[in-house]
Amino acid sequence: MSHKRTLVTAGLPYSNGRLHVGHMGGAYLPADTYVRYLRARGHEVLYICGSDDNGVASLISSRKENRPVEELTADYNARQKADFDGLGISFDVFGGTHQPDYVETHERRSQTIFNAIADKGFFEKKTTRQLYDVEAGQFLPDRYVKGGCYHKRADGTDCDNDSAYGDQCEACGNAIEPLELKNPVSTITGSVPEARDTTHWYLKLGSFEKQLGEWLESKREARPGYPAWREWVLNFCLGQIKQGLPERAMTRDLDWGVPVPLDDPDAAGKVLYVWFDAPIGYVSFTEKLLAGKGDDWKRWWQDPECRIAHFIGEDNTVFHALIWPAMLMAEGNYQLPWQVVANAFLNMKFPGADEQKISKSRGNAIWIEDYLKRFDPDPLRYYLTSIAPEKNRTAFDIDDFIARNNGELVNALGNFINRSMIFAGKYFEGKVPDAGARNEVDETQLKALADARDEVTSLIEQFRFKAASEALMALARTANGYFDAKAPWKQRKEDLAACGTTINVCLQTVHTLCTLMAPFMPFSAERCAGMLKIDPALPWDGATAELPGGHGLGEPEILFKKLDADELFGEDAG
Ligand code: B3M
Ligand code: ZN
Repeated sequence: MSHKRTLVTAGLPYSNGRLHVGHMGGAYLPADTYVRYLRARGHEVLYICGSDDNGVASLISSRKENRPVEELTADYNARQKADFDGLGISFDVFGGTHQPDYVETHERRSQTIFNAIADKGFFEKKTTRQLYDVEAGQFLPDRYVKGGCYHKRADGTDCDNDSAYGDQCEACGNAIEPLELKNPVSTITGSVPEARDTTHWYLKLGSFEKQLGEWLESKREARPGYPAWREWVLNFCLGQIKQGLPERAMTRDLDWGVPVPLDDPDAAGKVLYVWFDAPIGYVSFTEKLLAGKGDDWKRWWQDPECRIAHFIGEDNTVFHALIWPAMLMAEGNYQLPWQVVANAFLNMKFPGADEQKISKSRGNAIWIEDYLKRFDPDPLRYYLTSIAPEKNRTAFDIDDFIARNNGELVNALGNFINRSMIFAGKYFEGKVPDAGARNEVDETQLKALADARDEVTSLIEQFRFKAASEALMALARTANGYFDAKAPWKQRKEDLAACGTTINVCLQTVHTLCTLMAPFMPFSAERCAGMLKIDPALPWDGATAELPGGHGLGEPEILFKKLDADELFGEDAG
């Protein structure tokens, strides 16, 4: 690798609700898999996240739940953190843009960047008409207003979403100018808003169209150390540039957020747009994590030897691949993202029902909190990876989840590890038998280990986690095929040394499987490393290093359990 360091971020969850499987599969899990892989390779890496506390989303929830926004965001921040811990999402820091320990650093960093952009002349101060709720006595930025989307979809048809938010339409992904919404309604009072004058600072995105376009085009071709970006991400962003990037207001009429740092009476009582300060959270949390180490955070953010990868859900694409890079170009001192790894949304599919979007109001989400009360994290991690919506939307299908757990984790991977361990325990005194005289079948199996390692490595490096987990499972199947073909239960009676050779190769295979599965299923890999009595760090470069004959093993444990749909989501579940 030509780069020395990698900084990985996953989209900051709004601290106004719980996390479900869609959130995890979309951003946090693939990022975690990648980070764990890099750590296993001995690469210097930081994994940064925290809650997105500012903006209207939290204010709306605070009103709904009837408690102060500080309390609400602190509460969800803590609950989300517990969910992440439970699933083994291994952040180096989980901050929060308005959490007591982070807010000061965050405001200072956000204001510094805002001022730098202002000094360079990339904001335009403008007074325009904005929607105002007379009953509530306030302007209605972003999610405070809803209405019909006026955009066309990529295929040229009208976007028919009738409840687009004032900042973005979640159906077509386009940015919204609230004044153009069809039949706008205040989400605070339900009244029809009127237009009034207010002054804001607009980022001149148009000035960056050419630079952004060239930069994005350069991401199409894979080069050594620079895997290509997902094509749909590039096409979407380049399409936006083609339509022209309108200026976007980076300030808001709200009293919750980062105060606008300008010495201008028109800035009084205003805050930065949440999508201006949120990505800066990635920087400020890094800064806070490395506090006391001077300018060390700049080694991660301003040094070309560090690559920066943002993992996000599809609706965040505009902000990470266009607006954030434009902010960084305007500021001038920061590295642009090396990768923006976006995933499409995940739908839900319950037995006997149609596939549907995950929605709180329909109550069809699987909440991480509920899942973890009764089940192990790894089967969920595995399933979410195996259906990762890397190219288009996919569905979390309950029947399929059970089938893959039972068929793949239990019957293929777990069974192979278990039968190999049991055999070694029973007939070889819990030690790795000597390699003895290996024949072609044995050599072919050992070659499959190196091939699988190379394939999984290459796929992870290309951010193709779904395919990488398939390669892992293919190796488990091959391993069972090998076991069956060699029939050690027969060999044992006829030729104990030959049987030892087979079990030796099986245990080398368990070692490789254990190393390769660690980024995907860290809890099971750790237990497996315990059974093999090997370094729990499972260095990637040692994936095919052979365990010597005579190496002592631990007690066999069952890694995966059969699941049953009723137990999981039946009436008495959760
Ligand atoms: N909070 C949006 C979301 O949860 C937003 C991500 C911010 S990343 C800087 O969809
Ligand atoms: Zn739309």
